[in-house]
Amino acid sequence: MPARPFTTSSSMWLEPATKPWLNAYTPRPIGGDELIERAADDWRRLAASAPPARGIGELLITTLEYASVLPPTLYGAACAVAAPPAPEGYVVTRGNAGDLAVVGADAAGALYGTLRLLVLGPEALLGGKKTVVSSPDLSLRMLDHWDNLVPHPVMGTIERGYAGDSVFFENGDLVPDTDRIDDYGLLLASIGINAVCLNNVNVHATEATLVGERLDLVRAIADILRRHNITTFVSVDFAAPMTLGGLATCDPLDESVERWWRETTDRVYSVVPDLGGYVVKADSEGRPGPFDYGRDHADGANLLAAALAPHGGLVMWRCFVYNHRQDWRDRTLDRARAAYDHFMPLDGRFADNVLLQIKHGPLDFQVREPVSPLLLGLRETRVALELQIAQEYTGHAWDTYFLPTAWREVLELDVAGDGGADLGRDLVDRRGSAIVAVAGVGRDWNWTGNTFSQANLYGYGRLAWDLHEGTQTIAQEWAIASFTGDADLHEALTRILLRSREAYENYTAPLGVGFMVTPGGHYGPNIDGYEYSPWGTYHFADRDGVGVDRTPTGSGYTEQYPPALAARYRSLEDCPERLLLFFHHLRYDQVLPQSGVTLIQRIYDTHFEGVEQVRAMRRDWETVREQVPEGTRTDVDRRWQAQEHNAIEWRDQVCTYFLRHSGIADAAGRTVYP
Ligand code: BDP
Repeated sequence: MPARPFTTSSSMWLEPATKPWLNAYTPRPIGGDELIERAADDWRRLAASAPPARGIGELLITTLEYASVLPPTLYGAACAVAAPPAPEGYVVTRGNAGDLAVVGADAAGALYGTLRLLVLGPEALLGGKKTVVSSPDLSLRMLDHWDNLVPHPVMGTIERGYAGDSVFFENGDLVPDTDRIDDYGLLLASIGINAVCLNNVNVHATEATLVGERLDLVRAIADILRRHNITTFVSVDFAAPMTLGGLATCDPLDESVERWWRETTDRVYSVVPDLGGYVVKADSEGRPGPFDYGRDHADGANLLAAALAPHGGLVMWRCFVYNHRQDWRDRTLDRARAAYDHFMPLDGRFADNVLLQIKHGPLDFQVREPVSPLLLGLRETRVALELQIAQEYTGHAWDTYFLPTAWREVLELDVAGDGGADLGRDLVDRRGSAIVAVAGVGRDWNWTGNTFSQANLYGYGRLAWDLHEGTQTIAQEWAIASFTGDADLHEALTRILLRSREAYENYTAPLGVGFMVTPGGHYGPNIDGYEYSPWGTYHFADRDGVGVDRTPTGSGYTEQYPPALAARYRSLEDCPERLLLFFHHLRYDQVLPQSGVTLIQRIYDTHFEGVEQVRAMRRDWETVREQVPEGTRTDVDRRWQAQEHNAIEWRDQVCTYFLRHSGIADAAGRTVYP
């Protein structure tokens, strides 16, 4: 029996104190597979810190292959399901004598089923039924860490990390406490994540050596993560043939370059035979890429794909490709168009083991963006939907922002705009799609900085498994699994999470126009911070109006969508109000068709409302905070204080900015500083 306790703090969804069932069942692995043994070990390990309980029975953990050795009632129930679980899926069933069985489609499924039962407990999971079946919607459910091997002078050890240093690396080496990596693996497995890319997509010189001299680090981490059914990926530098290999070129069509990647990849796989593959950011924000040689991205991706194919490896090729040296004077350029313009003409030219990894929106993880038209357009190429758990533009680890609310909207988009399949369904129906998120985890005592941000990691795992899972369920599960307390505690936490996105959206950049953040760090307001910069993220506010015309009278971006969606976004009446300034440049006195007030009034109203919503969430928290353990309680208190301050700052800067530009006062007479 493993003695080492799980090293997370309280208030994480694996919190043993909330799980009286752990000691009520004795796990019994059947079949001898390591992952099955691991599932039983995980259960025992957490049970050691769980409340004592009267024994109810056994928890039998196995796979369909061995299910015939189960007692007849359990066996019968496990086999009686209408459709057997798909790979990595499971059946959980309760026998007449009170015993439980988890029967995986395979050993990974047995692990996931056991951990799901561990998190929720039999009552919540079975909900009065005798049997539940569950299978993941997508077979690749991945996290991208943006961790650096050595601290970057500006970005630190994790690019856009707000929860402490890397859980993997320290000063060019492995962290001293690798047990924490093991615990992290368990945490991820408990929400069904099965792949992790270890390092930042911006691959600096030291990190490039992960496929060279420092391959030992990849092996060490992969050995730990594998115990939890997690496949390891690495980000590679497209120019590695030059920087590591000493060649004079990294032209994807050059034979010596091809050879270099083949030999390097063979060596990598001789050390880590089950590596998932490579993640690549090329021709993006100053990274090298095929454009440097007049080649296209299919040439680039297929080069790596050929080296990886014999080993079964994948290329996760990112589509975040745009001109980051734009001239703000040139209003014909529109950064939102870039991914579609670059990649759509290449549809069908990518090798089978290439996935195009596409951010959910056309810009950059803003609070509100339409779904990237590239995700909808590509039909002959495998795609991975990329989300960001790290709250770069959504409050860092200070402001509470429940990301699943926004992700749900992405996954629910009716892709053809005709009432047919939503994006979630469409991803499942397409060949070999995947889902990826930028991690947001660090070595902080609670892994995520703000304790409420844990719900985003949890929610990502749940949605990656079931693309149609509801946000209410996710928030509730997280609250109940993480905290011991009365129902009012769980209700308050759930309520806070579910309202948090709207509040944040209300006090930041209005109606989908985006950015207006402090350049560089991206926390807090700076309305014109990016207005005259080369990054291509403008709002074009003047004395008459604000917003970006992306209809055919402007950049024409709307025409990248399927016809019904293009028509909706083009039209002032039909465009969702929350996206109006993303698609249209409007006058301040324009009456908005949906809310019936003028644009300027809507800006004032949402900003005052946003601050009040933060105050309401904070009051909600205050009614239950006493039920939360001391460390978490005071830490969360501190975060609310920061968030309220931030919300007020945003409100006042945005309102004053637009008052000064428009000269139109708030009709409700609230204080807008002149
Ligand atoms: C932006 C981040 C930057 C990342 C980039 C990316 O500001 O740090 O490198 O995305 O996704 O959001 O590559």
